[in-house]
Amino acid sequence: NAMLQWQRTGFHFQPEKNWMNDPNGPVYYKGWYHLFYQYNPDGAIWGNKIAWGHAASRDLLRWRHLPVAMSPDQWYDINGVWSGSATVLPDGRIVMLYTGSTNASVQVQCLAFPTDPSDPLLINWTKYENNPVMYPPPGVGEKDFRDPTTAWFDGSDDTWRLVIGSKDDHHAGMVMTYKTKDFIDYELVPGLLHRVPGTGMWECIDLYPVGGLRGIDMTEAVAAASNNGGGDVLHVMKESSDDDRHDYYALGRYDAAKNTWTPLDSDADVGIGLRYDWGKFYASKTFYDPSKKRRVLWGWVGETDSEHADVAKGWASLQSIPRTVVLDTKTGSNLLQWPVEEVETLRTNSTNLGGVTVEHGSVFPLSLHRATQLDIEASFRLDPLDVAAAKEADVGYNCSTSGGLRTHFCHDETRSSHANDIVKRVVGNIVPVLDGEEFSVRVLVDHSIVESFAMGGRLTATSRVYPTEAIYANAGVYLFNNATSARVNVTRLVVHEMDSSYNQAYMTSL
Ligand code: DQQ
Repeated sequence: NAMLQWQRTGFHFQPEKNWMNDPNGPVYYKGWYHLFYQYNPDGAIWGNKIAWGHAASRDLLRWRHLPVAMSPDQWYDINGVWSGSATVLPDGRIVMLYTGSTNASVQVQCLAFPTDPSDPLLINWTKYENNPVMYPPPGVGEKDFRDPTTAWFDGSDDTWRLVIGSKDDHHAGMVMTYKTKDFIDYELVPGLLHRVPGTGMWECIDLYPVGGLRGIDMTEAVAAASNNGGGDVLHVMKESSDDDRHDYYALGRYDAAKNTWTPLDSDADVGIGLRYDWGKFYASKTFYDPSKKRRVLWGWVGETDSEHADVAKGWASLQSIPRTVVLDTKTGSNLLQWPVEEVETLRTNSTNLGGVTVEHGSVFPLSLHRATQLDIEASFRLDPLDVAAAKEADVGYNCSTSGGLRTHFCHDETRSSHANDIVKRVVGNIVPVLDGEEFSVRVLVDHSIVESFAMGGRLTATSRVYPTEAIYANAGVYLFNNATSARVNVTRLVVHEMDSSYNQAYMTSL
């Protein structure tokens, strides 16, 4: 069916078929980026036989699909090879830690290595013969112990440390730290790294440093902190909340010696209250890319259509565009997420339409060659007199419940499709526009996904869309102004049509 076929993306990562969820073990190795992912080889829905799918790329965009890296074939992971992370040792070897769901559905941590470290594609994996290496500790539910992070080295006692998420019997989300010298024997570090009452199970914890414009490796940050206090480096703690299926983070300070992480915003309830993305985005994970000295974030973007539709199309889920993550040094209180620079290599047929003024109530159709794969850059300015005259923004629109004149960025999914078996919402939130800044947005459109970055990545929103009519040549882009009085100045509007990254000529030349 042409409509279902059209939903497959041109430059977002997705397997050739079947179900995918969390990104796993992202790592850079011998010139290749590797992405593993939760994968059901048997169909387009999640199941209790999850394996690790695998793909490799030289540029984070053009992927070579590789055989399944690990399947549920041992007593300790027979109910699923679940999420985990890669650690690169100083000599270049890779250690992979993942959660196994055992024959009794107990969550345990397991170890695996590349079978042939000289293979840059890391095709074959060997599970450690004495797995599992960690069991749920006393007091922790046997189904509440999963998703080990990348480990970092701590020179104070020459151990590797990593964290694992859980919840306690008061429904508090929490993070435990383990240390190990050899990745075989582990010791639970006393105390909890963090705990927030009422938030439920914390899945897929991430913990990493941010500072200036370049990314920082966690081992580097811990060494710097013990030498000179660490300077301006902050640590991001992120959890995926199983209760409401959103990814939350906070900026804080990690103290290795005390095994504490203290949020900047010390109000315990909001100790982890910032959103990575306001739309469909979950179970995300970062890795440090040593080749470009950056930290890159991947997130699982699920479907918002019905399971029935997924089975009909034979696949489900995408990965977000890989995003660089840095501290927003202007606000000091949030991250900036931005599509990796490689995305710009896919731009073709760029149309520059800036400099127009859009009167209230008017609509401009843009004339594009094809509008299904786009990278849109836009900046807007309001006349200061209009701003002064405005009393309230977004009256009756319900993008955000707070009144007053604020800047918002939202996706309105409600008119995205005539199909009635999909979730349609308005997603987004308030985003600060500081003195001297224009309201700027970047929007990636790729068939059934719209992924937006407002104000340089201060806010992001990701939507899945399933249009029934605006497909193929019927897709279009319109610029409109729904205000009742104000005119909007479009200071910049560049629309790039995007090439597909699954380009056959490129794939064969790899
Ligand atoms: N998905 C995995 C778990 C993880 C969850 C199982 C998050 O390891 O907690 O597929 O989506």
